[in-house]
Amino acid sequence: MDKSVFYQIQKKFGQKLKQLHHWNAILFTFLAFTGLVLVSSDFRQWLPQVRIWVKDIHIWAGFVSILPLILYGPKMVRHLQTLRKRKINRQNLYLVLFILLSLILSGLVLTYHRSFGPGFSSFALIIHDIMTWGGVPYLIYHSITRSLWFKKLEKRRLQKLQEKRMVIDKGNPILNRRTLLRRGTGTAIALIFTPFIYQWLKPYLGSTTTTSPSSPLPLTEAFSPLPTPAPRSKPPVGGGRSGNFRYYTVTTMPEISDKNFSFKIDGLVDKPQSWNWKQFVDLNREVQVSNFHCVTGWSVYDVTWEGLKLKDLLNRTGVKNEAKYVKFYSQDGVYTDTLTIEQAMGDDIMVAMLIDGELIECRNGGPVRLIVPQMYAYKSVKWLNRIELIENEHVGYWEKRGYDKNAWVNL
Ligand SMILES: Nc1nc2c(c(=O)[nH]1)N[C@H]1C(S)=C(S)[C@@H](COP(=O)(O)O)O[C@H]1N2
Ligand SMILES: [Mo]
Repeated sequence: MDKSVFYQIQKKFGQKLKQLHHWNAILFTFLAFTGLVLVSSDFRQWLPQVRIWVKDIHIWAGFVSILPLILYGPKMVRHLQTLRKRKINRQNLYLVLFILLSLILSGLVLTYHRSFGPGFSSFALIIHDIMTWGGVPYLIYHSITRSLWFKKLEKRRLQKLQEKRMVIDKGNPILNRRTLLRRGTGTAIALIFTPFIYQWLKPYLGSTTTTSPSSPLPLTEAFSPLPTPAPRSKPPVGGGRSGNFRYYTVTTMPEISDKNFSFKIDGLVDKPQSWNWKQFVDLNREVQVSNFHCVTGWSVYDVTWEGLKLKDLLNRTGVKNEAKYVKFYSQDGVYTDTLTIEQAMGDDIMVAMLIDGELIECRNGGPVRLIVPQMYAYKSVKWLNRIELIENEHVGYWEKRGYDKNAWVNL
């Protein structure tokens, strides 16, 4: 074959590859940005509504990002051939592809988490997290050091160096400006990502001793008298929970103590009731072990809760015939959700006060929160302080903003 034709083809191939690269880089920058917004708890508080849109956009961009990979697929064999003699480049390519595929596959499982179930979802979420915190910085590094802009920078540095007529030999460490520039870029990216990685790793590192800034008073000082845990609660019957909560709130966390605590049941009931802290602590509690599933993919297993069965509370208060729904209020003044009367009579729905034998922390929704184990946890209202029986349907906080009204987990 005429050599010039061969080079022509090579050049075209190179250009196509470069275009794919650019598209992919733009898409992944966008995905990384929307992804960071999604995990940011500040954003959850600040613009909850926008969070849902960002989630949808993130999912769509994720689907679109499969396209360049599909287009690249057939070209890959040739790309690998051109890298035949460059082992490091080839390994780099495998690594980049591995990161991209893991992100896409785990993303797909998370998108269709309802069909996959909570086990697969939590696994996919861990993969998605690891690949985000470890993989994305690498992808960014890869894109930057391969960009035209970076190459120009390298060239200019090299030129300056030559103008200075420095002796260039292999032993001269200054010579390796290119390596230096690359390492510098790598370090900068690592530095930027370290706090995020640390944030993410913190719950896994298991240091639960850090006091959260949101609960200024230790629970033992904020609440008196303290509830005495049942024997099955402390030590917890099943040995305690496994997995970690991610603490969510759409407001700033309410500051609750025995002074401002109250709990009431009203609306379409026979005997509306209201309790202060001491009266509420004196009610007879029960213990149950159940799992906790968030719709974003994480789960906590075998949590030992101690509290009042909702069913018993409702039966005690007496539900009027017109009542069709049970509405739950949070002391944060914003969050609400509902169950139908039939759902609310479920045996494992609990107004919980203790978790694994301890008073529920503020950030975890304490001192009193709802638990609906068989539904996604957006039903499990934190800082629960009021239950109202109503006739007409009320749409809950997240359901109003796009979450599914059907919150049943496919177990
Ligand atoms: N008051 C209130 N309750 C809430 C929420 C919230 O933001 N505010 N988030 C819900 C969601 S989506 C989940 S997954 C769980 C999280 O509970 P945790 O923060 O204790 O892990 O609380 C639910 N109840
Ligand atoms: Mo959730």
